[in-house]
Amino acid sequence: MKRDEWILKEDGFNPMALGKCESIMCQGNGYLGLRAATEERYIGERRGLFIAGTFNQFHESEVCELPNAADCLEMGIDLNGETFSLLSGTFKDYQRELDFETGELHRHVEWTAPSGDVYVLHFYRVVSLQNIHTIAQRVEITPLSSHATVKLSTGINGQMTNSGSQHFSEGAKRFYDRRYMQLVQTTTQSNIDFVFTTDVKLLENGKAKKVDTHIAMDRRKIFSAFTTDISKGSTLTIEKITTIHTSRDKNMDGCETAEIQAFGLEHLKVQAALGYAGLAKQSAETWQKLVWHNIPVTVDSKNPHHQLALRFAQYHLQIMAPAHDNRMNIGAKALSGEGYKGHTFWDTEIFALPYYIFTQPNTARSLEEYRYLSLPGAREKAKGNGYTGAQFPWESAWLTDGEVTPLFGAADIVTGLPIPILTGLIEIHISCDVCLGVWQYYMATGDEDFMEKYGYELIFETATFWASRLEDGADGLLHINNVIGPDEYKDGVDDDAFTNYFARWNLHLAMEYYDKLKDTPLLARLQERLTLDYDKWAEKAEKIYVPAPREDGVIPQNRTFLGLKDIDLTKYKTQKQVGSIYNDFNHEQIGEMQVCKQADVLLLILLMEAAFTPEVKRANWNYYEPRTLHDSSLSLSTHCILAGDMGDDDEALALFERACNIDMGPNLQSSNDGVHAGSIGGIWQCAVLGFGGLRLVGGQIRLAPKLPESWDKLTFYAWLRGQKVKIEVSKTEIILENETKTATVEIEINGNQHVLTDMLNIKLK
Ligand code: IFM
Repeated sequence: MKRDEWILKEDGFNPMALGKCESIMCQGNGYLGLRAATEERYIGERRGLFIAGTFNQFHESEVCELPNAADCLEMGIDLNGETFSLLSGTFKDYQRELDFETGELHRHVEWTAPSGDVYVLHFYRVVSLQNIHTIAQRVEITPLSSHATVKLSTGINGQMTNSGSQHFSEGAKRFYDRRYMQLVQTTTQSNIDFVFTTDVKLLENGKAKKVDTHIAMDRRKIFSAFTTDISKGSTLTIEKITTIHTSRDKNMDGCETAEIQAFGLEHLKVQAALGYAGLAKQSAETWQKLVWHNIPVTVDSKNPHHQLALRFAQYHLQIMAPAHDNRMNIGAKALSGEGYKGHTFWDTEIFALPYYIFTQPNTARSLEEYRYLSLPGAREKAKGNGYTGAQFPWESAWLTDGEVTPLFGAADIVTGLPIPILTGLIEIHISCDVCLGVWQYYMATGDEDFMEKYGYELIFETATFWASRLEDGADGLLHINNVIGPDEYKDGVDDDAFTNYFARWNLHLAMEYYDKLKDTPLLARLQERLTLDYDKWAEKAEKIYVPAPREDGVIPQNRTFLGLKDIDLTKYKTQKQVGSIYNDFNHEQIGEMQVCKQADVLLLILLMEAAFTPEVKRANWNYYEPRTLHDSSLSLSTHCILAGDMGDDDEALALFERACNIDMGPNLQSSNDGVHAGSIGGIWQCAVLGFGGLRLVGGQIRLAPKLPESWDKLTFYAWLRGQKVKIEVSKTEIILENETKTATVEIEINGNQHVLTDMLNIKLK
């Protein structure tokens, strides 16, 4: 096995890359996300620990966000009176590695202190995938040139903030049995208790070592200081195990703080008894079980970076999804940073959900159950705006929070004022994106239970919203005015193609399912609670204006787009830093040009591919591709897949590589605020939906692979209608193996209809 294709490496310490590495090497398990901050502290670091679903509003002038919880990683290390820091003395053999196979982060360095004393240090860390409340650390220090007096200071530091906002009031600090440290903090508005409990153990050459321990408490902080001597060539090992529980945990519901504290302490003892090695082993086995033995994507490519990128994607997709709790969803920056405040966007349904639908359908179901549980807020939003049905928030957080999009953003270069953010008010396509997510889940899984409990209601309620949102036009048709489509460079447009096409589709889908459920007790039950006005849906669907392709095949992105001025975009198409157009123009000026931030009409064409002819697809590709700047990370994967559909294999591969580089590439600042969760889903989409050719077209499962020249083989797994199918694609054959074998699967492969029972082997040449 090629180990290089499993390991994300940082070969040299670069203080400018602290934020990036913290994000892309983030560890977690869907319950928590821990940025890969170093044990010793540096200026420019952004230490962060985020627990899914624990939103808090710092002040009424701000929207709620995931609070940055206490830091339990920090260790101050003094060696013979000199503080270990890579910014003093000299060092060699530095390496930091995140091993996707085991989920372990390892850093090592040989450090020469300013005095000339030499030490080798190893730092290991795991966030357990097996026990989602546990973080384990191990540090090894070996003095090479003389004996050393080691002073270590570590504990739980609740002085963390979100860029200055302190989300917690200080709670209890306890030191139990002269050994276990515990800190409680409570969010100021949502009133969620966080209980951190930690144990630190020292060993010399593998044997437990008795050391001088001093407890220190400060505001929002509990620490222990350890002092010990270690002889030249011996190794001092520090093992620190921390557990985290919150009153938001389902099993802590209704518990008093003291009960959570007691539970945390007992749980820590059990975890600490396993030691770092035991915990790391358990977690690595869980990685194998859930991901690498279960649903791996493997590629034989001439470029090893491709396999690494796909593992990067699967690793992050695993740690970003709160599969344990259907009251939570995925944030646009996952749990890896403060960016977008932990909020959930359409990124979930359009970019990440397909991964879970095909590989971990239970997680996909949980993510869509979250939307169902958010329906009260969506209904309230619709009502507040004078509509009926469910208008989903553009940004959402806790179930009852409703719309949480901030009202202002970055500075306007012309006015010098913060730019108003209108997405929460008028980027309304999110409601059909949710409907699309539900439908795709159903089409791939056939999960009737989900549909009966949640799915139909979501589809009906979003259709009802669209029916109430449509406006009468002078032309006798119905329009959707004043919206933002996927291309966020255009505010307040009328008849956005993406929104209108999907609104009509949403209405038609509701009608189809209403017909299907006619005379069933389920429909009767739904009718008791909801207003299901079939005739209104039908009338509105009939009269809605959807921009048809022009004679040359181009679909107008909105009513005015094709009349806007065209400028030379070369400079921005070749930019090193996204959003460079804002250096020259303000938002209003950009709104007057034919320039797209991200895939828009092209995304419509991809998601609704059965609705458009090859000629229309080609015309729109030729028109919009040169006008799209990919200033949103969500754009490249769509273009990659479409480039492949257009037969431009080199361009598809180049776009795949660019999508991989959003987080993994050389730009040192691009991931400071967290990884790009949707775009990571997009990496998987490029490989499996793009090159692997697995799609849901009009609800039917279709496979039409098209491997890039440099790929010899691609293997992946997909759950199709309750069957786990291994799909192996090479230049000469396609092999499908049904590993579940409890049912058959109908699938179209390269234009021919097949029924998969056990195995299919299709020769290509
Ligand atoms: O949802 C996206 C949006 O499409 C572009 N701006 C960033 C958001 C969060 O990723």
